[in-house]
Amino acid sequence: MASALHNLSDYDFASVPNAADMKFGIVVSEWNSKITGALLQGAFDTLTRHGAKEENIFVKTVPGSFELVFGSSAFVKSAKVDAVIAIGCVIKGDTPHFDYICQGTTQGLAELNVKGEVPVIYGLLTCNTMEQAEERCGGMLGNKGDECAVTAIKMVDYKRSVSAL
Ligand code: DLZ
Repeated sequence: MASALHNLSDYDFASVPNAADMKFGIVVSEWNSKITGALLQGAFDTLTRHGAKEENIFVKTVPGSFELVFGSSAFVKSAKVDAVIAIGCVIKGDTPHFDYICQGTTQGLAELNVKGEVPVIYGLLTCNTMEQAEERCGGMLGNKGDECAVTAIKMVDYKRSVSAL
């Protein structure tokens, strides 16, 4: 994972489909809210930049990153959105708690994708330090929220293209 070489906000604008007829759910963790708020802003702005209507972007908060799985699952079950973006930030502490939260959340989000109903986009920052998180929510390495928004749009388009085969 050579993120030091990659700016998360760099992408080819023309490669992103128009999102005017797409609906998105965004689940945001309240933990490390300064970081997750900046990620949310990046995702929201990028979705609208590509044509998504503000009224078609539904934002919900959950207490912590571990709850992103349930929060995303609820959006999937609602059948009201074409993609879900799960946004969280876990900072490594002194105990193995970090590993359990990261592993559980990642596994849970992956399992939602295996079900294949609605793409669930992985917007979880897993950082050793707060500085690393700041670099990735609008700092020198861009904003992972931008990357998640672009990925969400592309995955909705992908699902539609496969459904149309
Ligand atoms: C408990 C906890 C800790 C220690 N650290 C974080 C963190 O850095 N980032 C985060 O999103 N959530 C953290 N949490 C909360 C857990 O994700 C979860 O909300 C609680 O364990 C309750 O299920």
